[in-house]
Amino acid sequence: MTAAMAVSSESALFQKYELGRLLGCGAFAKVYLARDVATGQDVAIKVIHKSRLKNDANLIANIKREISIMSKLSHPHTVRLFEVLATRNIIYIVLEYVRGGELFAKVAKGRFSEPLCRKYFQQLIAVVSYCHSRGIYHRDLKPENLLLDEKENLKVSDFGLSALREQVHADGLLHTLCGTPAYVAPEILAKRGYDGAKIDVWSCGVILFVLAAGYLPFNDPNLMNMYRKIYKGEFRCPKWMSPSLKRLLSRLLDTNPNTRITMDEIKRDPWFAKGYKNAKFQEIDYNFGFAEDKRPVDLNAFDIISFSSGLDLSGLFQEKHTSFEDVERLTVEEPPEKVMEKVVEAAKAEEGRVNLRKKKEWGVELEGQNGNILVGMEVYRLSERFAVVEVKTKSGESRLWKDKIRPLLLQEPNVSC
Ligand code: ISQ
Repeated sequence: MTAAMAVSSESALFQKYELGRLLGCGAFAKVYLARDVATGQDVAIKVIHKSRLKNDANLIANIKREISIMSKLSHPHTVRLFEVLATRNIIYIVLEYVRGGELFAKVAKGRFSEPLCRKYFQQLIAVVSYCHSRGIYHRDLKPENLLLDEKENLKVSDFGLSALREQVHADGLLHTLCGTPAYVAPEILAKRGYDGAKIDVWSCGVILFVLAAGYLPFNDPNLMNMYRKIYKGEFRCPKWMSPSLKRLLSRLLDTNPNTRITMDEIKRDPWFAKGYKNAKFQEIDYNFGFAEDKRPVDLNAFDIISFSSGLDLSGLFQEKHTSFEDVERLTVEEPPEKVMEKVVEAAKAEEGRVNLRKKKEWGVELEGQNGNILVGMEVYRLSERFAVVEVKTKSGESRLWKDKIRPLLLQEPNVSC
């Protein structure tokens, strides 16, 4: 990032990241370059506006689950996920910044030599098979999702975020808004049930073809003709390709998912196997700031964030009360019993100026002297150690909450947004 792009840390996102230029744009998200104010490290931040998700509970649940999956992926060829932040309306996914640009931009300048194709294809298969072995399928592999780092090694972005894409498919938007179906497997076009692993193998085949030929295997200005070619598996390898590469491509681009080559077979293929080292790498333990003894027993940081104020992902938090104007949700590392003790403590400290009225098992209302309700609170148990506190205040009446109760709840380490 240049100095001209930098902004002061007060205006930085969560006082943590200075937002820079736009790196990319999709149907649901925009990706910005940003800088971590504390460390100076560049990151990429994916910004998702909740309103774009149209309150679709399935989609939101999938995103939450997949962010959690993504946080567990640790491979030299996946883009690392650092953290997820949220406000009431926006989700920010903080990712590793990969500075070499898209593989697509490089191949657009001209096809690659076979050794270079092999290097990228081996890296692609290594990461795809690592994800498959964990039950994670990309389902939208294409050169635009393949980035290059400063050492010209491959990094796959968005592994685990396929919920965002699936919705695109369901809306029919992938084809109209998000560009080419050129990488889509025939069984998806035929709307048959499909196997995520086979879909990724097909897309890897299309990618290998593009790297080696410099153009798409299935292409036509007329979309219907393109579909027909994909469906029939109609492609021709250019004459400069080696016979062993042509053989591998014919196995990858087999329209029948049952006979299509598998990941294990790819690894034994003679063209692929040349010089392949199934790189041993050290899995990084992403514990996102939880010290060993503070790590939640049954939730990871992403689960917790997704329950907290911004994401509203759980379906637990439908707005019921209309008499309050502000709603805030806070995730605290305290069981509900302890949260309630602290609320009682705060009410007592007001020395008679505040009455506490119990509502349901884990709900309270705090009334002022004239009987007006200042704060409404409900506490939900997330796990043995974590609770979500939902707080409703009327505008102009939030002092008790903000100045007195909130600081008490935030005394312990927590992961609120
Ligand atoms: C990381 N670095 C550069 C660009 C990116 C685009 C999408 C996701 C992650 C990225």
